[in-house]
Amino acid sequence: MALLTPEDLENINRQLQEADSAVRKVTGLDIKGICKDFYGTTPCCEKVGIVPVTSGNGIIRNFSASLHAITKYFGFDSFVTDMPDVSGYYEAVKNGAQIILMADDHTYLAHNLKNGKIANNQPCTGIIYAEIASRYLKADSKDVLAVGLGKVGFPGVAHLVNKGFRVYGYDTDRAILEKTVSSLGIILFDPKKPRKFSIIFEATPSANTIPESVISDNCVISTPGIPCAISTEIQEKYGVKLITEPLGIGTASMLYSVL
Ligand code: NAI
Ligand code: 0TF
Repeated sequence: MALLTPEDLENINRQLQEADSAVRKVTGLDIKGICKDFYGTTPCCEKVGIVPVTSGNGIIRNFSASLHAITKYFGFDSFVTDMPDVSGYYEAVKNGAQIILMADDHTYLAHNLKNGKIANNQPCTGIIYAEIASRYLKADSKDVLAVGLGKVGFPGVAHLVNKGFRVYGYDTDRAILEKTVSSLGIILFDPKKPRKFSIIFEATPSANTIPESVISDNCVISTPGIPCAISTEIQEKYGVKLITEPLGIGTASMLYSVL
């Protein structure tokens, strides 16, 4: 898994506000509104315990503090435990946490201890970015270009297919691409035969993954991928409506999914 850096998480509140404003312009709803509508849940009084985890590459500076800020932003009562790992988990439960948020280098989970529901960040992120893209109010068709079909991209594409979108998929890994084409019945996108899209969903750990030839004016690019799929220059040139943010949108999706 590509790991976040402390720099990715700088000014998380500002990043969330900007993302929220972009989501509102594209869909007419804010992130909370999309999550509420999509999952059919609303937070009431759930307390969230955030447990730092030291295993593998260890604590990422700003990670727990960002989760604290994100949970507050979405209206949850939350706290970060003083202790990490198993001791932190114990501390969280003892202090009344109903939902646990914790991540090692492979899995970032939300676990609701009251109803038993558990969520994994990768599918929750893919699905919510795909859902946002699917709600683009000015889309010119139900055609979507999806770039990156891994642990985040695949569930997002599956969601779009289930919603009746015609998905053109691309991944530099030929085996992943062919497996996704056959299992989800999507169309294999050939970069040598470009065409324009008004909805693009991207989930790769690479930069500059969206060629100019597929970008239509005022298209939406909904991308959890870090670093960003397009440059600021390309974004401005085509008036791209960019939905991107490093942690908060996916975390909101996880939390609403376990309520
Ligand atoms: P993954 O490794 O499972 O999948 C990435 C896929 O992208 C792979 O199949 C790879 O072959 C493909 N790929 C790489 N470069 C490509 C290119 N130039 N063109 C087309 N395909 C390309 O990774 P995962 O877990 O799906 O994560 C994807 C990205 O999303 C990462 O950058 C990760 O950090 C980010 N992420 C962001 C979150 C957020 O909240 N913003 C949450 C979770 C992940
Ligand atoms: O960096 C990641 C994921 C996060 C997905 C959301 N963008 N790409 N995972 C590693 C998190 C490790 C956290 C660390 N153990 C801590 O500080 O607790």
